[in-house]
Amino acid sequence: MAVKILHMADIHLDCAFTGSGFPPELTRKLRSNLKSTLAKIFEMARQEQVDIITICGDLYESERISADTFRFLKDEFLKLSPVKIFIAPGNHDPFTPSSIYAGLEKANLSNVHIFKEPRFVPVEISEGIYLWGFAHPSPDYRGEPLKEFKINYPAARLQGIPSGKLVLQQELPERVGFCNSDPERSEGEESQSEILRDAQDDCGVFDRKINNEGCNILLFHGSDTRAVPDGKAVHAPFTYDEVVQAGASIALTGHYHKMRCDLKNKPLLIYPGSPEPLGFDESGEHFAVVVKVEKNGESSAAPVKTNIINFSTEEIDITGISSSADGAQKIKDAAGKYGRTDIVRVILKGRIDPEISIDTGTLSDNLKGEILYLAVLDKTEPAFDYGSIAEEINVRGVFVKKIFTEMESAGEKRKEVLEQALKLGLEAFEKKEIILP
Ligand SMILES: [Mn+2]
Repeated sequence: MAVKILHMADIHLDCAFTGSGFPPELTRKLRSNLKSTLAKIFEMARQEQVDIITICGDLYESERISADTFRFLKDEFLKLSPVKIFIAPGNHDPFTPSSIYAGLEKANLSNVHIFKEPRFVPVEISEGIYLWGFAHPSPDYRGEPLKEFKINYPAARLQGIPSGKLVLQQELPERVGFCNSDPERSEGEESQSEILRDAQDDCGVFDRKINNEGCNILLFHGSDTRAVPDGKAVHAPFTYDEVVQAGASIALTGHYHKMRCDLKNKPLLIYPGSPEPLGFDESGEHFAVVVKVEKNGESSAAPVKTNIINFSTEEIDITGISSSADGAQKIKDAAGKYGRTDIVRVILKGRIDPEISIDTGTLSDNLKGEILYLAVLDKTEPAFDYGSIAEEINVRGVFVKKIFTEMESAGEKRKEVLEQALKLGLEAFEKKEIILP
């Protein structure tokens, strides 16, 4: 019997959007939007009639999460019942005794399973289909989750169960049994004891049931070392070879915020990405992924779009603008194709008259109601009239004349340096902040 999973990660509830430069009312709106998106994903899961939801880390930001968000999560999880939720904590939401996750454990929600340990622990989600979850124990966990890991239970010493030892009840994988269970039968305890009975009858049962020939799904937050995105901190690094070596049928991961779902390579390795973009470096559409896995390990996946907000960047060259109003109109035109769910960043380039300065604050106000937010990044350079400056009888004039004389005899490379010196020197005379290239 196949299991249908909705896989998501990295929603970062209560994200601070630090360093974005956004006003507080916008970051508040974005935070509330993250909650709406999570609720929307859960609604989608119900409509798609998935059997389980997997959340692969960074569900929230532990240093900021509020009591209100805790209650929100609890309510949303409860509403999902009988759909089960499996959570593998990541670097922003590690499992610690004081974490929100520990609080959720205490709340004893029957349809929520949180992996708590920094090692792969299996749960049987349907007959013969096992989900192996891993938890980050701290924000700065630096281990390698898949190093020397092999799916071979209970023989694998890495599972903490010495080979040949009779499996104790607490060490048994939990049989969640919602896909194939009789609705009359109470879940949990009874099925646990059923497994234990099996185990006592035949203590080799797990060698037979959980090995790399069955269907084994890995669920963990980490960095695929093949392609670490620019500027992304490496947490829990692993290689694709390790996924293969482990004997996994499929790896459901989290951490990278851009969706990656390469359907050509088996086993599948899926990063759903952040369901909502968290900044200008996360432009484009964002997703959760619906995954189907068969008992024989066969799997397929299809992304579903989740984002409400879009982040976009427009670069415009405003060389030759005649006035600040002229520049403002060009910015307005560039932002004009966007709508009310767009956060647009316009990067200004080119050389403009040093006298012209564009009032971006007023511009943002004018665009209110048309787009969600406008950010303007001014990377223009002042256009100086070198000829007339060289005629000036002052230090500035002498500076320009000297550089011009040097340029006459300079080679190609030297000329480039002198051009830079000329530009930066004149900006210094304007008392502008000098940023050396
Ligand atoms: Mn993340």
